[in-house]
Amino acid sequence: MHEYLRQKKKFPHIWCSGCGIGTTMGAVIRAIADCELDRDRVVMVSGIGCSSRMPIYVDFNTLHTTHGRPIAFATGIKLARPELEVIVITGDGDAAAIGGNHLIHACRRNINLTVVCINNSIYGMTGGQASPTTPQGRVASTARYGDFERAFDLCDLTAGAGAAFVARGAVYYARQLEKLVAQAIRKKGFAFVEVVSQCPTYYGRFNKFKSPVEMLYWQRDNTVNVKAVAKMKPEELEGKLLTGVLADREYPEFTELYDKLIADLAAGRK
Ligand SMILES: Cc1ncc(C[n+]2csc(CCOP(=O)(O)OP(=O)(O)O)c2C)c(N)n1
Ligand code: SF4
Repeated sequence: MHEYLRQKKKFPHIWCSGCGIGTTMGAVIRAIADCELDRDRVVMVSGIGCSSRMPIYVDFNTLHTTHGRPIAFATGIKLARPELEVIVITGDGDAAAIGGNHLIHACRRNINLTVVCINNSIYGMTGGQASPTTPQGRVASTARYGDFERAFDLCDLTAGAGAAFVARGAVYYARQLEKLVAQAIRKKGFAFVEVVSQCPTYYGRFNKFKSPVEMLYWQRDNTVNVKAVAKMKPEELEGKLLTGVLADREYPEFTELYDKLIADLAAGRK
C-alpha cells in the first residue's frame, strides 16, 4: 500500500485520530490495486473538505478542486480522456449540498466515473455544521437543539436519479468496502459508493459518542447487508442502513455516445 502514497512529501496527514477517512483511503487504494489499474492512468479528483484531502496523499494523477465541483471537473477530464480511470472522492456536504446538482445530473448522464462519497453526517472541515445527511434530531454546530430537517438517503437519491451502480459500505466493514469500490471501478457507467464514516471530533462529540470505537460499533449495529434482508422481519430492519450493492443496471455510456455522435457528424451520417 505504501507505494501508492506520497509518503515522503505529504505526511503527516491532517485527519484527526479515529476519523474514518484514513480507513476509506486504505480501502480505495486496495480496490485500485485489486483492479490492477496502471497508476499513471488513474485520476483522483476531489472537492474541498476533510474527505477531499485524500488526493493529496496518494500517488496518482490528482486534482484537488473547488468545494462542490469535483464531479464537474471529473466530467471534463473523462470527456477529454475517456481512457483514464477517473475516481471522485467527496464528502456528504461537497456531494449533496453545494454539489447536489452535479451529482444528480451525472447520474442521469451515465458518464463512466466512480464517485466515493464519505458520509460522516456533518461538515467536518468547517467545524461541524449540519449537512444534508445529518440524521433528524442529531446535533450540529448549526443545529444545537437537533436538526429538524429530514436527511437525504444518498443511495436512494442516486438510484432515483438513474445511476448505473449504487452501493453502500461502512468504515467498520473495511474489507466489504474495498470490494464495493472495486466493483464500482469495474462498472462501465456512473457508479456511486456511499461510505458510512465517523467524524469523532464534531459529530461524535456533539452527539455524545464516547469514542471513535463507539461510533464504529454504531455502524456495526445499524447496518444490514442487503443479502440478509430476505431472512429478516420488517421490525428488525426498522431504521437500519442497507449495505452492499443496491442498484446495478446497464445504460448507454455518455462518452461513447458523444464519440459516436462526433464520428457520425464527421462521416456525414447525421
Ligand atoms: C464555495 C465554498 N463554500 C463553502 C466552503 C467552505 N467549506 C469548505 S469544506 C466545507 C464542508 C465540508 O464538508 P463535507 O463535504 O461533508 O466534508 P468533510 O469535511 O465532512 O469530509 C465547506 C462548507 C468553501 N470552501 N467553498
Ligand atoms: S474534523 Fe472530523 S472528518 Fe475532519 S478529520 Fe477530524 S474527525 Fe475526520
